[in-house]
Amino acid sequence: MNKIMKYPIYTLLLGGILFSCQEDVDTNNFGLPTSVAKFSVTEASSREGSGNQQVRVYLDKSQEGNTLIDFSVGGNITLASNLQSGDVRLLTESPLLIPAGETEAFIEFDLLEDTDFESEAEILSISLTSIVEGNARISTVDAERIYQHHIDENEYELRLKWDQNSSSNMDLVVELPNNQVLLSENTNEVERVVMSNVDQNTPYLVSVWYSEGSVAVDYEILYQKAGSESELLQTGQFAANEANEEFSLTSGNGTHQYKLTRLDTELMLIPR
Ligand SMILES: [Ca+2]
Ligand SMILES: [Ca+2]
Ligand SMILES: [Ca+2]
Repeated sequence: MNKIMKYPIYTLLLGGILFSCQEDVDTNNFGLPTSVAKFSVTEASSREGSGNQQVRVYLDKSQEGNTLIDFSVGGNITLASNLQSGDVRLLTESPLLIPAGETEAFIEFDLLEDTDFESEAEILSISLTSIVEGNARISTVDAERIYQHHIDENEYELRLKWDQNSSSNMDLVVELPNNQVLLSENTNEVERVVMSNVDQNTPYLVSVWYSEGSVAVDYEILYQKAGSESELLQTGQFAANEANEEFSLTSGNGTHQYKLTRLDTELMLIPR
């Protein structure tokens, strides 16, 4: 009796499994398996101002018709337009076309230069959102559907710290390759100067200037870039009799001089 009762239930279950299997063999209008649209990489990074970049979107099988893919652009960046400057200029408009019979297309953009010391590390994010035309579908895997491009900042803030109770005054002076000179400003008891578009192949002259005081003072030179902790570059000390109201880029009197260079994304400071 039990066996007879169970048989129809088993048949129903088996039928259900077969039916759902058939549904999984997704086909398009041409009887071919459906293709999945995705990015070929999840993320990349390059320097601010490094210009033209592209990311590849591909289908795992070519389609007999065109595939049009809508995408959206986000992240903590400003898109440049004809009316405003920004961090990124998008060169490919949504929707992206993968022509019939082909398996790939590229979303292109320019990473633009600026002289802003960004408050946080910049990320451009591009997401494939929907298929506007064609039988492909978008990958449901986030790492294949969302692409992130990290922008390495080339602005750095140099900082000079010393004991503010010592009634002494110091400044940071940076000489740029075009002979322009930057003088630090004091905010929150730290002397700060922002260096823009720091070039990897150029040494910069950095001077610590002990302009007023009559005591020996220890100091620290640090730097910070967007999205990173501040890093100690050098420590130093002026003797009590070293203060000098007159600044000179060449005389050592009242100044300690360093050569600053950028190695990849890090700064280095070497006493001269
Ligand atoms: Ca920027
Ligand atoms: Ca910047
Ligand atoms: Ca810059």
